[in-house]
Amino acid sequence: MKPVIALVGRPNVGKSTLFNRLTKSRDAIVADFAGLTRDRHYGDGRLGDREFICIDTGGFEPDSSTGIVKEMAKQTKQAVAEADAVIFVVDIRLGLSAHDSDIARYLRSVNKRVHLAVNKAEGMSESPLLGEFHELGMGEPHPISSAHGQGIRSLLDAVLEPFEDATEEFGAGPQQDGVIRLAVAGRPNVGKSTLINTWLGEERLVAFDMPGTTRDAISVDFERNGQKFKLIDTAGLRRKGKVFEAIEKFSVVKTLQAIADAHVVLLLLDATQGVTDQDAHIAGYILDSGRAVVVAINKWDAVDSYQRETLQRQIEQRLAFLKFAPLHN
Ligand SMILES: Nc1nc2c(ncn2[C@@H]2O[C@H](COP(=O)(O)OP(=O)(O)OP(=O)(O)O)[C@@H](O)[C@H]2O)c(=O)[nH]1
Ligand SMILES: [Mg+2]
Repeated sequence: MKPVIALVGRPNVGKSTLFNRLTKSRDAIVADFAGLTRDRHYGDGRLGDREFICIDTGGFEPDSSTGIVKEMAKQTKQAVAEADAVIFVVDIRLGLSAHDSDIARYLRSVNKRVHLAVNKAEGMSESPLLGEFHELGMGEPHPISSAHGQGIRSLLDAVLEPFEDATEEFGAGPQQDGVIRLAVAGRPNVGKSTLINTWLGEERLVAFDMPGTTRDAISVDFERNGQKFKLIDTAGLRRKGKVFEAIEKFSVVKTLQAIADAHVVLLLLDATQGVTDQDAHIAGYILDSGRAVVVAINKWDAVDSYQRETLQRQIEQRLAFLKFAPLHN
């Protein structure tokens, strides 16, 4: 599975600029005033043939107790919880602040691998100003310039080093062994588990394997007409006795990892909810990943003909970039 890296730091230090460089996207909002990135942004990163998932977060104030800042802190903590490693970004031009020390204290408490990136250090890789960041107790500071692309490779080498073996096996896309890997993606409650249970009830279940930790994807092997399939759990599914049930929390990371490991992704929509922003995001991501995609609309029986027409139009508009994909209802 691809390692997941969260970018954390106080406002305006250049997290989004670093995210854009790592993912080579224009996705994250970059601006010159603090507090602009409010949600978590996810993207695919690659260094040589090593792939990873990167999460950009908003400016982090771990101790904040009110308003939007508190919400951003919550988002950041979730990103850290989902991550295998954290890049803690600080700003060499502003120097070390009490705020950085608060973040360092928080990061030490969560027991993740943390790498300290000292940003905006273009042409300053030998600067004595780097010295003060040792105080954070986060190991050797890596001078980088996100804007100019300096020091990024050596930072990533350090971050990805512990995952070397894992990415060799999983980073290269789905395995090519004749088994068709299928992922079912969709928001919680669209009916993923019901669909899968119905499906597997009819087919021969060959094996079931559930790795130790909850963050690992689970998979189910089955056969149909002599073709072997492997169903990859995205998010929001877990096994309870003989059936699958949906878990409350939607895990973007699991969805992204499942898509990366799949040949075909079934995107399940909910007819009663229409096409939501999150549906559109997942669809865009599947498309970017170059996987085959099938869009399915569940709960078709629960809507009347007027709603069906509205939905059809919504799909044409909001998922216009998927026009080539087959639509089943
Ligand atoms: N000189 C210099 N400026 C940079 C560098 N990286 C980012 N910046 C600038 O710093 C400002 C803030 O960058 P962002 O990437 O938006 O910072 P952020 O940490 O994502 O900010 P929030 O999301 O608001 O917390 C922008 O004006 C960037 O152009 C760098 O390596 N060198
Ligand atoms: Mg940002």
